[in-house]
Amino acid sequence: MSRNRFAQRKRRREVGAACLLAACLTAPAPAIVAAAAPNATAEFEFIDTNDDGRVSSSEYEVYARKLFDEMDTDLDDKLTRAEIMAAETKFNRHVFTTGNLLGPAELTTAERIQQLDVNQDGTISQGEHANAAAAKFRKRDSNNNGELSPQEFDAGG
Ligand SMILES: [Ca+2]
Ligand SMILES: [Ca+2]
Ligand SMILES: [Ca+2]
Repeated sequence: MSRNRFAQRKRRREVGAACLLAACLTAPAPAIVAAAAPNATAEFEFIDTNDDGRVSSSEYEVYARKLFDEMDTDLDDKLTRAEIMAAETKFNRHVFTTGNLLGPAELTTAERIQQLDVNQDGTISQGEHANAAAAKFRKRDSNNNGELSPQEFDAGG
């Protein structure tokens, strides 16, 4: 990788980090990826912490934990339905897996949450969230090599 290309990646990573912190409200899309899903690319690079162009299961796990903490606004280590609803898009994209026990029927977010609430206490614990995110990772990893390419990441799973 040339020095220039490296600097470019660095800049895009910074945009990705800023994007997460500011919930993508103000971060401008980098011109270089503006044509195709700029937010997905910034997000991928944010999750790919070792910059190897792949998201490993451990990188995904770390990201899932960050996402949990971001959603857990009252810091009680549990996600209520309201906390999840406030970050519904990210939750559906990175944690909830479609094609579930109930079949292809479109579930409401409340029903999705209920499905992940294994101990049925009405909230999603860190463990319940981590298990769901791990299942999502496996679903996205369509060639089962234990890491996500940008294409697998974009496809969503
Ligand atoms: Ca990586
Ligand atoms: Ca909470
Ligand atoms: Ca629970």
